Amino acid sequence: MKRIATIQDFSCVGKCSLTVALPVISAAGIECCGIPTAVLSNHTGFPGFYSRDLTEDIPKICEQLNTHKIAFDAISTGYIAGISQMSPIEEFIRGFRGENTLVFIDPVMGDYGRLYSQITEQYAEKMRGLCAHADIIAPNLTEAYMLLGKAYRDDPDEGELRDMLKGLSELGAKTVVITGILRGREIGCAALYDGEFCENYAERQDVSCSGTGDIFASVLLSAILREKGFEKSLDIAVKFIAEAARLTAADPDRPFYGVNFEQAIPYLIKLLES
Ligand code: PXL
Repeated sequence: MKRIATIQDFSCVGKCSLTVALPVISAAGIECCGIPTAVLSNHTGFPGFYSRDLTEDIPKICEQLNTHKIAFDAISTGYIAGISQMSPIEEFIRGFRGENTLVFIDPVMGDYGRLYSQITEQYAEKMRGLCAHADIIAPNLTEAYMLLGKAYRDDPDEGELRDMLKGLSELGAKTVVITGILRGREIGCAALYDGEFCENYAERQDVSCSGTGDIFASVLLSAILREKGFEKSLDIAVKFIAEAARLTAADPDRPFYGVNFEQAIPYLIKLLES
């Protein structure tokens, strides 16, 4: 069985980071080792939150896992609770990266043109440095503009997307995916893979929740590790998010803080078998 180490916070409530990575990656038939960077009562999109920073624990977890000679097929990162966590995370990647380990970085910093609380230009600069270690990066449109140091726009045309993908690949990753691109009634992503430009869109729903990007990243990485090929993996991730969003929009009792991805898990398993 393949094994992923995913380095993200554990938000007890909020359907994001580790609480979505664990079920999604497990449902994909891949062992998921969650490396928590912080424990939060709930994600930062609530009016308040409690957070315990685990920066000092990351090197200790790393050291202990090293003594057990654990190897990973992929290492992924998501929301990082502060600048001080960047170097222990880089050390983790350096320490566990084998010849065939895929490093996937989701540079979580914001959404819909707004940055999450506590994200600054200094943070973005550190994130650019972290992206240099990646094989694949998957920023959303907001994060893509932030990484490029450009002002946010919600309607880049194909020419601009191609330029952005090329600019982002210069940070170091060979494969770049920009998510959350709107095209009329559709939403999807554009990517640069093997030097080729590709896009994938699906019907958009009138729901916007934290965690969607985290789910997308886990599905995309899982499908790649399941050897579906890049373009098919992108298709699986876009289709899964579209279905989770459809189920969320159809649920009048849905919480405000996350999508109903749980109800779409059987569909994920079907997509991965197709
Ligand atoms: O989904 C991104 C995310 C992850 N983790 C925490 C967050 C957010 C977005 O708000 O607050 C703690």
